[in-house]
Amino acid sequence: MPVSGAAERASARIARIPAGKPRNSGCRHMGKFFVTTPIYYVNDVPHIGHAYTTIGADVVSRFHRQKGDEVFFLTGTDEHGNKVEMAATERGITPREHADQMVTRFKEVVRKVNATNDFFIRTTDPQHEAYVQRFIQKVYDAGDIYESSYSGLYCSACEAYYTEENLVDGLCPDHGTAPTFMEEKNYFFKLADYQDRLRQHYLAHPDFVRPRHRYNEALSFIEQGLDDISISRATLKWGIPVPWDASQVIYVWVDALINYASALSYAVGQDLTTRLWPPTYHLMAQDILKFHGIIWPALLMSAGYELPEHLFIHGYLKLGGEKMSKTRGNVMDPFPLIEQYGADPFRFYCLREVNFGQDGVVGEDSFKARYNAELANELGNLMSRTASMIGKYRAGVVPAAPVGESPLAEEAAAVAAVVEKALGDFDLSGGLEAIWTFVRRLNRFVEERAPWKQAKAGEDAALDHTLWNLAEGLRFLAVVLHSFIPATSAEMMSRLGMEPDAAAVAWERAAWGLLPAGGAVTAGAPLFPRIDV
Ligand code: ME8
Repeated sequence: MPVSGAAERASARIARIPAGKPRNSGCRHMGKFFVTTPIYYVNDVPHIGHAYTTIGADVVSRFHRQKGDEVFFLTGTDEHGNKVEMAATERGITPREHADQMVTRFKEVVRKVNATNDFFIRTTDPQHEAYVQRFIQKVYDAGDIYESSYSGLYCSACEAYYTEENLVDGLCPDHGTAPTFMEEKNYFFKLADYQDRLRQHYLAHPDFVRPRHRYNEALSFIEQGLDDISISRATLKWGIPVPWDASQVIYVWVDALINYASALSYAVGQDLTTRLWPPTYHLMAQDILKFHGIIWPALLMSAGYELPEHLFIHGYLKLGGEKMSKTRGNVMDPFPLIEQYGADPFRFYCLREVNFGQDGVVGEDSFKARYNAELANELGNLMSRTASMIGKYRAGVVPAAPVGESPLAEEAAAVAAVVEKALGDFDLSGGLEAIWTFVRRLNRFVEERAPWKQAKAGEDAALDHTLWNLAEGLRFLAVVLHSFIPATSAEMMSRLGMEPDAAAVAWERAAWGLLPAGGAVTAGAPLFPRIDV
């Protein structure tokens, strides 16, 4: 891993300079930011799609922490239901044993991608199970649940019923597998009764679901008419018992959705609900939009909760032409790439290769190509040439900040504004794109100034000016890149002679002119050693 252990190595460096007061510091309003990923099914091992959502949520969480907001970032695993029970049966172990084994893989993904989640919920947590029962009892007490029998075509991979019209050539549109006929006596939730209220909510909150085309999709689904849904299973054992009828378990999707509320009640040993509810963003791909955009808000209305502020729907990562899915068996394992190149290149690649919010194709070849072209040649090279020139011409000490205007100040301010807006809107790829224009600008600046010529001509003031601007450009980049590639950002700060702590990357430091003179600059190994292809 090229940039691992930055913080540890940092402590061994000399001439540490504290971040100091930013020029534009002042009283700011602190907000709260509660973001969630879906809780992933433990029926199989995690793949790059799961890592992707977790990385997206981590980037915005880190960004909001940089802004001083109170952040709660929730992720976890969905452990009940038919799919998990079937997977366990196939392996000849109990669902509980299966879940206990699988959850370690999912927790490992979180750690490997360097995600800073505040809690990892498992739906088998006893506190969650008790909360789900209390929640569904409220819905029952509100008169929104009744008993009826149901028959239909069931896709066990979706854990959902389909009508003939919704199938594609008789197969599940999402998994390409044949549904099976099921008939049961179930409890039903009066979803149809919520059609108008849901529609009104969508109309009153045009940014409830983002991006816009996903909002339109969900709204049109509501407008086509909603049917009541079955919210319990009679034949399944692996689930949370219905509180008023222990012969049935609660439908896994209802159990799972409630995690977003239950987690707050026990994550930190004190109930955070009043502080943090409702969620600012639920993040997910389009496969589960209907559950989150329709069933979940209706359940919340029934149980008397405030609705989430936004859902953000990112696209599918595809391998070849198809959506990756465990059921289809065409998945890309994120672990080898992360093991070999580190979390940062992987995070960078996912967000840069595919526009966040749209579908896109990923693969190892394009990973390596982008790594070499942008991380090694552009960012890595900018860092090494700057550090080595400061080493050579100024004995490794940041020269004094030059008097007068910097040619880069205005551009940096514009980049910071674009990144701030983009990250606020979940436009993660747009944010990275703006940052990369500045990386390229700095590389052009080196060519334009040709510091080696300035040195040769003995133009000391001009050379100080060039070197300080480059070092300041890198410091600025370390701040705006922190949420995307945190270990690299810390390493860049260290190499510029700054303490790579939270204060150094506070968002108010995404401003020009804050690099103090006198810091000890170290060259070190390349940030991103080139990959031989
Ligand atoms: O649906 N591209 O769990 P799940 C991008 N347990 N993202 C992808 C992806 C891909 N190819 N594949 C998966 C479930 N994802 C339920 C959720 S929530 C209350 C319950 C990501 O393991 C994406 O976020 O199938 C997608 O929505 C989620 O994983 C589905 O995860």
